[in-house]
Amino acid sequence: MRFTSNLVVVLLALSAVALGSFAKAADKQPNILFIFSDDHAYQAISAYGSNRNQTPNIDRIANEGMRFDRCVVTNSICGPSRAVVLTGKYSHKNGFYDNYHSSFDGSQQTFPKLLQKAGYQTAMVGKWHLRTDPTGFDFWEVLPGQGRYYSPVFITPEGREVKEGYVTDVTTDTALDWLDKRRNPEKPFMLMLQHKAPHREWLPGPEHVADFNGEKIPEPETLFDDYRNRSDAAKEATMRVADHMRPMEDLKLWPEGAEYVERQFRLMSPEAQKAWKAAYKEENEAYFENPPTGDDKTHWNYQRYIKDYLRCIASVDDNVGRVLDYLDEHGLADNTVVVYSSDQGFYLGEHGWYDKRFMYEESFRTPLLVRWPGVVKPGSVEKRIVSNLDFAETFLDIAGVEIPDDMQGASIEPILRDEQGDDWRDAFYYHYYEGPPAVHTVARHYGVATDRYKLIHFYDLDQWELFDLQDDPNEMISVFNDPSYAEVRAELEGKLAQLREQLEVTSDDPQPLKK
Ligand code: SGN
Ligand code: CA
Repeated sequence: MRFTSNLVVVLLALSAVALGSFAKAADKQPNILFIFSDDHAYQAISAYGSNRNQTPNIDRIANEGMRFDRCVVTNSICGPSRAVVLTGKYSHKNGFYDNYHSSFDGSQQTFPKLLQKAGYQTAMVGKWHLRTDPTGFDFWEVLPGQGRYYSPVFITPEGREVKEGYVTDVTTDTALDWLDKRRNPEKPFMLMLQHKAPHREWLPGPEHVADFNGEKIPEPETLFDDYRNRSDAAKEATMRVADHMRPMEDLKLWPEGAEYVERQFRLMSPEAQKAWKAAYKEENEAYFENPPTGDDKTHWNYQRYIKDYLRCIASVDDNVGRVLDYLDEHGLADNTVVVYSSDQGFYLGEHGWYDKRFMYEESFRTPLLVRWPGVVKPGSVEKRIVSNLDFAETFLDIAGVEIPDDMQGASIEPILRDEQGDDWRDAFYYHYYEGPPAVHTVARHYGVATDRYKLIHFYDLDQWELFDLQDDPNEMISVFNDPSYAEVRAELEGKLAQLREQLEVTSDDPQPLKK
């Protein structure tokens, strides 16, 4: 029996070779592993040249694949980004505008549903943040809302379950368990492995909670930005490392016995508690004895913030390594496209900030690394503008599934194959809807970016900005009113109007702000 079926396979393979189609058939439906973290800035990945940390496992994907240097998002915030990834459509088409009012309509077309139809096994594990239950997945276990770092609760089709341990490890365990024992190995798979980390409030795992102790992490040039020469939007935002960090949640200045502190400890194992207490003890005692003020406080806050953020990333990186090792050990690496990305970028002290939302580079851009053995040239770097808007189209293309006309991005598969040529977008539209009074007070805005320029309209303030990224990569001086940029400005205004029309943006106030 066995012999006969082997013989059939050999004969089929031989005839495929004879027809010259073997290579194509073999990679027709590769597996897709999408590893997606929450708020992971490209500035904190060593493959992108981080001067703050090392991410050896994430770097493997870059070294063995392609690094995208200008992958941008359509709307730099969690739920909206995830809805864009699933649908290949902007917020105004998929209906998920902001984390406040929106709820994902799971009956709409998504790429996992289309892959399922094409014979894929689909799974979704970890951070979801779209309010309604996932649809289009053969298997799913997701965190409610933001989820918890320790002893996370998971929502499953069978109900809620608390899983002991640290969320990044537990999410990976669940994904590996599905890969190993629960999926149908006869079918190609598409797995979305979505980490909560390194989202605020940046609670490190027990193995990394003492990393960087005694070290000084470099500060960005613009930590003390004064927000001059721009619109009012930047100065109005409440996400400054200096002024808007909560002592307990964000800075881990944990007074013994406080309700919040006890609650956190209760969620940790005894070993984790011990590691935590030891890790912050010395620095916290010094702080309470002599609290820093003025600029010293900003330096202190930055060090505490960035170290916790990087510690969370260290666990993400370890767990990326576990998954890559699993693929190697089970003969899956060669036929699996591995993607690493994040729902948006993040400010690591640039402009004095943490958080995201703005169309300025650090949060507009997001990491994108793709490994596809035998297809993507190892160590390649791509500078053209690609986006989370393109992910759905790309996954469908990779799977050989037709891309629906109403998707608004483009497949980057030809770029991965180095077959795209020069024909690619030269401008990209952005739209952020979660304005004040939402957390962090970032005014609503839309804009257009090209490889060199960026035009932004903060429409509730009725103020504009124009940046020349070549001369001013840190976006510190708006040249919107500079006569020498009149021509550039007119051209960008034209592109903006054209994109808004083409993408059918009909309202800037689709879900009126809560008062
Ligand atoms: C929470 C965070 C904010 C963050 C939003 C959105 N506060 O409200 O700092 O901007 O999520 O983040 S916290 O109390 O949870 O720390 S997103 O990634 O979900 O869009
Ligand atoms: Ca996020």
